[in-house]
Amino acid sequence: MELLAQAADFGTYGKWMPPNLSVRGGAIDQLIEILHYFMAVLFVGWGIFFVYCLVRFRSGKGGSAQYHPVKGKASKYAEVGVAIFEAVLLLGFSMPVWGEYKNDPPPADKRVEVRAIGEQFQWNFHYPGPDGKFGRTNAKFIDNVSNTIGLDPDDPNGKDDIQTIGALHLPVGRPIYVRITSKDVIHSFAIPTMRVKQDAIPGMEVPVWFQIKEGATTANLLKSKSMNEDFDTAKTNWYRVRHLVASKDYADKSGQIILAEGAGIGLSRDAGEKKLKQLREAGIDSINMHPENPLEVICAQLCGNSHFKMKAQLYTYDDAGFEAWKKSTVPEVIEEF
Ligand SMILES: [Cu+2]
Repeated sequence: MELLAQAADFGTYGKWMPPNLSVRGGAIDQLIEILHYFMAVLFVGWGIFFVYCLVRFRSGKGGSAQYHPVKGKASKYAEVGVAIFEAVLLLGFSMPVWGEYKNDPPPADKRVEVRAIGEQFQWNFHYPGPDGKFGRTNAKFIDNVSNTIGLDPDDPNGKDDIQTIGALHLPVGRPIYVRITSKDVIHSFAIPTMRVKQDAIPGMEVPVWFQIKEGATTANLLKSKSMNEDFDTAKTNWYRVRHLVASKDYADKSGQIILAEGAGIGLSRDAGEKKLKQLREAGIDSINMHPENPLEVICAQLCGNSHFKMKAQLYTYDDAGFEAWKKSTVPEVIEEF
């Protein structure tokens, strides 16, 4: 039963749901869709009943209030019916999907493992180096510039480890295993396009695992046509396009570029509206734009006054690209004599 058209694959960004780029995300989408249909039925059903009661029992001559609770088979059936309905939702739909997500973690030798450490207000990531072993961490080594995760400088396993802030790099087509924790308050590690969400709890490490669909590399996504959207310059305002960048150069008749490929429309409303006006005046009636990077890791738990900016970019690579990224990032191991 594939209710959700997989049109959501790469396209229709943000129309209904963000694109699903995770191998198992379809099950979550299906569940969300089924729940919405069920709730729509309930909403309409109760709405009709409510209006019926308003009309049927309106005040009028000869009417008198009854103070006894309703006794009768109909209400009992309705209550039993609702209980069965909810049991079906829980046992028949939600628990199997949850089980699929939470059972059978990928084996340690097959997975790409990374630690995600939340803090107010950034995501820190910790990768083992080529040795595949995570170095020890301890709060006493934390330094907010070069060692945000508190890696122990004396642990040989940690010498080649990689730390990043605000950037998660992952390969496609391989099981990903993220160990999630927090340095301060409760955060929530969420990647909407991967249909992954897990609370980050200080003092605990909770894993999640998922797999990115083959082909969903960041480079491919940015090239993919369906990630791009056309905007009518006459009808568009700054709010609608402020988070997007142009997918090609736009120039006026003299050839002077007004909006360059990869550039945004402007950080302030004034600048953005001015740019749109400029485009219209140059006779450009449509601009094609896309998100600068379509993939984000966000915090899904209101964790403080700057919660909104607790975002990280997710970069996805094919195997060769991922290995190349790791090589370019590994700290040089300095031999000590
Ligand atoms: Cu947070």
